Amino acid sequence: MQGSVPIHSDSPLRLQCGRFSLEFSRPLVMGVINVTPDSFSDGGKSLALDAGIAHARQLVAEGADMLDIGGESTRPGAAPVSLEDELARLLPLIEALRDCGVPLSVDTFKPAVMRAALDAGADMINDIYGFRQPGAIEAVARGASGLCVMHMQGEPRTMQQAPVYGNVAGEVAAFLRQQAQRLLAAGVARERICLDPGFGFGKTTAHNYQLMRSLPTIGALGYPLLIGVSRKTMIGAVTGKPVGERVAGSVAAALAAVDRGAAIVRVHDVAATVDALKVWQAVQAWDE
Ligand code: HH2
Repeated sequence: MQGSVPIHSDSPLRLQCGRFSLEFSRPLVMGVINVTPDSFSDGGKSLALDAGIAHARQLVAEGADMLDIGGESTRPGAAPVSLEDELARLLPLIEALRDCGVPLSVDTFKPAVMRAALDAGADMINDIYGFRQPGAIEAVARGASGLCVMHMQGEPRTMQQAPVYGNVAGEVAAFLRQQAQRLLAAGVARERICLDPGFGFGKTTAHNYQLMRSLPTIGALGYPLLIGVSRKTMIGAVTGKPVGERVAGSVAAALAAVDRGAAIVRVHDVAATVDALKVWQAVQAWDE
C-alpha cells in the first residue's frame, strides 16, 4: 500500500533532502524533537542529549519519515537562545542521529547554526524566517540540503499581538514565491525547496483556518508543501482543549492539510498521525 497513491498525480514532486531524495507517493510525517531548553548545566547536558536521542528513536520506530530537531523555542514569549547554546544542543544530537535512517532537519534561523548543522551532516534546514536573515541564503546555497521556507508575519516575541492581512493566502503565497525565487537566484536547485505557510506564526485563528482552506493556492506555486499544525493554538481554539489533549484535533488538521495537497506534516504525535494517514490513503486508493 505505501507508495501507491500519488498526492499530486498531475505533477509528481520531489524533494532533495541531503542524502535522501524524497518522493511524495504518499504524505510524509516529520517528527518534532525539541532539545530540553533549560537542562544544560553540568550533568543536565548529557541527560538532555540522551533524552533527545531516545525520543528520536521512538519517533522513527513509530513511523516518522524524517525528524525536525530544534534547539530554540519559537513560541511567543520564549527566551532567546545564544548561538553557543543552540550549537551545544544541536550538534551532538545531529551526530548521534545521523545514521538513524531518516533525513534530519534542523529548525533554525541563524546562518551560523545552518552552516554548522550542515557541516555536521544535517539533511535539511527548516527556517521559520524563510531565509530572510542576512547571510541565511548564502549559508545554505551550496550543497544538496532540503530547504523549508516558512512564512511568518513579524517575529516570535510579538507576532500574535495584532496580525493583519488583506488577503492572508495571497500574501503568504506572494512571500513564499519571492523567497523561493531568491533561493533559485542564488543557485539553489528547485528540487531542494519546500514551502510552509507557517500556521500560528503571526496569524489569528481565523487566518489559520482561511489558510488551511486555501492551501491549494500555495500548492499551485509548484513546490512540496510542509505544514505544522500539531498541538497549536488553532487546535485549542476549536476544541477548547489544553496542549496535552490536542492529539485528535491535530490529527484532523493534518488530514485536512494532506487532503488539500500537503506533502509533509510536522507533528509531535507520530504514531497517531501515521495511523490516520494510512487510513486516509486506503480511502484514496479505494476505487483503484
Ligand atoms: N512550527 C513551530 C516550529 N517550527 N517549522 C515549520 N516549518 N513549520 C511550523 O509550523 C513550525 C516550525 C512551532 O511549533 P510549536 O508547537 O510552537 O513548537 P514545537 O513544534 O517546536 O514544539
